[in-house]
Amino acid sequence: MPSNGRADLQFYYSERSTKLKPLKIVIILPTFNEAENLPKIVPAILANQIPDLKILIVDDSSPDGTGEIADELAIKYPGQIEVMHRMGKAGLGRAYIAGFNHVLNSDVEIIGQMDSDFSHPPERLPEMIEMLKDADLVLGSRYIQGGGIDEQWPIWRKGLSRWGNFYARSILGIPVKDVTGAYRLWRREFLEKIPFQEVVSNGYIFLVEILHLANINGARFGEVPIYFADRKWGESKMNFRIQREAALRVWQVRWHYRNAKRKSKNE
Ligand SMILES: Nc1nc2c(ncn2[C@@H]2O[C@H](COP(=O)(O)OP(=O)(O)OP(=O)(O)O)[C@@H](O)[C@H]2O)c(=O)[nH]1
Ligand SMILES: [Mg+2]
Repeated sequence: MPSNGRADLQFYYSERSTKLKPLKIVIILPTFNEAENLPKIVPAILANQIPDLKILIVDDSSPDGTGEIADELAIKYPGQIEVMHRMGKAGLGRAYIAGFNHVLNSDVEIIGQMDSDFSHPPERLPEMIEMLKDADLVLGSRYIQGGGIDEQWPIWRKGLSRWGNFYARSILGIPVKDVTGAYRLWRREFLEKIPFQEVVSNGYIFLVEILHLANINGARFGEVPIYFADRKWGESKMNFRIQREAALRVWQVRWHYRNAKRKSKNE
C-alpha cells in the first residue's frame, strides 16, 4: 500500500489497461432511523475519492426522517447518490435484495454492502476493492489478525458475537472468519450467479444465508481486517433474544441447502 495509507486502486486499471476506465461501484446503504449517521457516513464514503463510486440509500420509511435527509443528500451530491424509498420496515435482508435487484439493472461492476452507523470503517473501502482483484466476494472481518470489536461492548455481547460466528461457520462450513458482518463487496458477475431472490431469511441471518449460498457457488473469498466500532448515534437494537433466534436459524439454513453440492469456480 502507498504511504498515504490507501490502497493504490491498481485494480481499476489493471483489468482494462487499454481503456484506463474506472470500475463502476455502487455501495448499498440500508437505513432505518439513521438521521444522525447518514449525513456523516455519506461524505465519509465519498472522501475516499474513488472514481465512479455511487451510493444507493435504501430507506424503509424511517419515522425519524432519514428518507428526507437522503433526498437532500442526493441534491447535495448530484449524480453520486440514489435513494430508494420503501414502504414500511421490512428488515435488512429485504432491503438488500431490493438494492441488489435495482443495481444489477445497471452496468455496475462492483456492489458493496455497508451499515450506515459507522460500525464499518469507510476508509477500508479502497483496500477491499483492491482485494477483489483475486476474489469474488471480499468481507470486512473483525476476526482476522488486525481486526477487532469495540472495547465498549459489554463482555456478553463480545462473547456472543465471537461464539456466534464460530458456531455459524462451523455448522455451515464457510471458510471465512466473519460470517455475520455486513461489510461486503461483490463482483457483479458473481452476485448475478447467486439466486439471492430465493434467500428465505431476513435480519441478521440473511447475511449468513447469502454467504452460505456464495460458498456453495464456489466463491473465492477475501477478508480485510476491520475494527468494528459500536454505533455512535441512535439506539442499538441488538439483544440476547435476537442472537438466540439467529443461532436456531443457522440450522434451518443448513437444512434448506442440505442437497446442494459446493460448485467449483467454473461450474
Ligand atoms: N432499510 C432498512 N435498513 C435497516 C433495517 N434494519 C436495520 N437497517 C439498517 O441496517 C444496518 C445494520 O443495522 P443495525 O441496526 O446497525 O444492526 P447492528 O449493527 O447489528 O445493531 P446496532 O447497531 O447495535 O443497533 C444499519 O444501517 C440500519 O440502519 C430495515 O428493516 N430496513
Ligand atoms: Mg449497527
